[in-house]
Amino acid sequence: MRYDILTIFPKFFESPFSFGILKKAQEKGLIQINVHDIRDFAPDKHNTVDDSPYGGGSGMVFKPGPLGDAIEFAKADGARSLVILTTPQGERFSDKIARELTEYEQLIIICGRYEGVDERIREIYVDREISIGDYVLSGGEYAASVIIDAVSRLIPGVLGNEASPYDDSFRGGLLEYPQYTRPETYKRKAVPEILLSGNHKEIEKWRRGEGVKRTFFRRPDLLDRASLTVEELKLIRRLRRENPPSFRVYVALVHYPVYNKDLRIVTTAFTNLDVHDISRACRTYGVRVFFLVHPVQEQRVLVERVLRHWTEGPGVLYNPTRNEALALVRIKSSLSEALEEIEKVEDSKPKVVVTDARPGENLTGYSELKERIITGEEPYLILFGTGWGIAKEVMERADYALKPIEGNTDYNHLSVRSAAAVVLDRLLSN
Ligand code: 9D3
Repeated sequence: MRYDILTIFPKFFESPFSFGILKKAQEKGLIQINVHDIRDFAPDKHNTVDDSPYGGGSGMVFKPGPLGDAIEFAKADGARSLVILTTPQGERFSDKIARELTEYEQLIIICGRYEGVDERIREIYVDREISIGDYVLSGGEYAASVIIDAVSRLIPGVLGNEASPYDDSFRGGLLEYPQYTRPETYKRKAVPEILLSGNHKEIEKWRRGEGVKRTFFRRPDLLDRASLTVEELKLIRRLRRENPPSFRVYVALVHYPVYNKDLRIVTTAFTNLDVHDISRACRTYGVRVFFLVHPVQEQRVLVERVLRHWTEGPGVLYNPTRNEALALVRIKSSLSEALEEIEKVEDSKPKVVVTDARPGENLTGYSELKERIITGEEPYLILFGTGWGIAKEVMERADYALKPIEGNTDYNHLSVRSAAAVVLDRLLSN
């Protein structure tokens, strides 16, 4: 692989590639790194490479002339080459992209600086724009060195006789197991006995298990792409059972006060499907109690009878998992009764979250609320409205109003039980 770096700070690259694996790889001729100073391509006597933006605004922009000339100079004749611009607006760099980049003979990497490059450079020359993550760097040089290191390690021969890049830190998509070396006891902490047993099969099993545990606790998002055995899936089930979520979230399905089609305040009737499906979603996502709020006594009596069928009557034996979900249900005649019960159990008022399909102001995003729920101490009560949505006076007293669920079309008419499932998944899943 040949890398050509275009930068206004060529000295930046004097050290990053002069140690260890990358130094060796250059000596072995497996990679070649050329650094070009963009200023060398500026024709004026001050070697100007930037200028102020057309249309005004602060900062400077890379002029197209010198940068374009530098790119053309760097292009090696006949090489399969790719021009990369490092920029905060690029796609997020990953192991997958690193593997794609190994398919080229030459990578020309432009180190972004200032407010960016003249758009015509992008249109004419740039094949791929890459960011290394959502944080602000002082320039693309840091990103370029990260990309070159990650790509080079994947080139055959670069890692020499060490482990192949496929067992590297992403072992089947799992995090690495814990490592130990001598001494056997350090500050009264002993090495796990299994590692001293010499039983390689058991050791490998232990390591896989530890990798699964680490991934479960630190990066549960990786489990989705990990290739897992049935045994490992069972281990994850056990971890979930032994480590239930610590957040305290309550859900209420509100039948009054809600709007009808004409935006008049009404009371809606219970929907059996909503009661069943939302209670099962609540059980799946670790909700503590599912309140059914209805002001009409006949309705409460009716739903109570349905619940008893599944939690005490013939339904228990017929479908015990249904019982487990419906056992979360508490019937209340008003929202304030539900709030009182939460306060009694939790010793504090819950933060009230409302959901509405209509756009509004001061709406909270799902990832923000998820973070608050998971890292916070306080209990939460999430309200779902039946009919055409929860009345304004309740909405206004809430602590958070969630943004409407946007699918990927202009249509947003979900049933309340579908909306509840989507909201619980976005807020409580990992
Ligand atoms: C002060 C300019 N900022 C205005 C909002 C935008 C900005 C432009 C250029 C912020 C930082 C930079 C320099 N960063 C990069 O060129 C860069 C980068 C990064 O900052 N984070 C993650 N990946 C990359 S790749 C290139």
